[in-house]
Amino acid sequence: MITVDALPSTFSFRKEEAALIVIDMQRDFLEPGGFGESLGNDVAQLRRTIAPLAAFMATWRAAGLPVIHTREGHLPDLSDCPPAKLLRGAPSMRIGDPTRNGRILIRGEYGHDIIDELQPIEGEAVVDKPGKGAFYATELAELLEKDGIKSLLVAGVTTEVCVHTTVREANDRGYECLVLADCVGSYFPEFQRVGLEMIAAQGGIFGWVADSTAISLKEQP
Ligand code: C5J
Repeated sequence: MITVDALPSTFSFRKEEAALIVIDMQRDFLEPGGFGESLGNDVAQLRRTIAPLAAFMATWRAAGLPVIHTREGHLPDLSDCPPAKLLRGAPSMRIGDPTRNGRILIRGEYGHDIIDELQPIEGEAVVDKPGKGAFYATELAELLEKDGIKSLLVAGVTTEVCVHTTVREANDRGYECLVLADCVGSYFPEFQRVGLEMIAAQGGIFGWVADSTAISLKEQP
């Protein structure tokens, strides 16, 4: 059993029942000149997660533990993108529009893929999702069931959108989630702070929170 000093209380998991899930670390969200920046966001707020996540992922992989990556995006004909999502707001660019990184959030385009620093390695699952949550309209539930996963360590972007939605979905399905505070990011510092507080509030209403550096993968008696 591994135990982690977390908020609001100790988080415990069995290595053979745990997976690291990395949410949407895609060029469209994190690269300077990409979609996220074009919306007026400061991508540095997300990019600060790359180094701690790369370090933690290396330790996790070295222990032989599974990593699952997700990517938010849509089919080229946008048939899996609800009009409400496509038309919402008044952005200068919309999903499917062309950029120098390819069409925004379209599967197969350069910008849709995971950043170079965190590319999946052979054998790791990549779950393509049309929504904010990683369970909606994906194979994630079957994948976790097949591997007997009960605990999820959660990293990625953005904290208050796709990380939150996925953790809430996972919580409702009976998974225990530890959100890695230094490995999740929001474009908005206030949302980052409050987003993490919301997870651990009320006795851990839908999860636990700790920095990745609080985790030692050495077995404790
Ligand atoms: C957003 C995400 N923020 N991955 N996507 O639209 O959080």
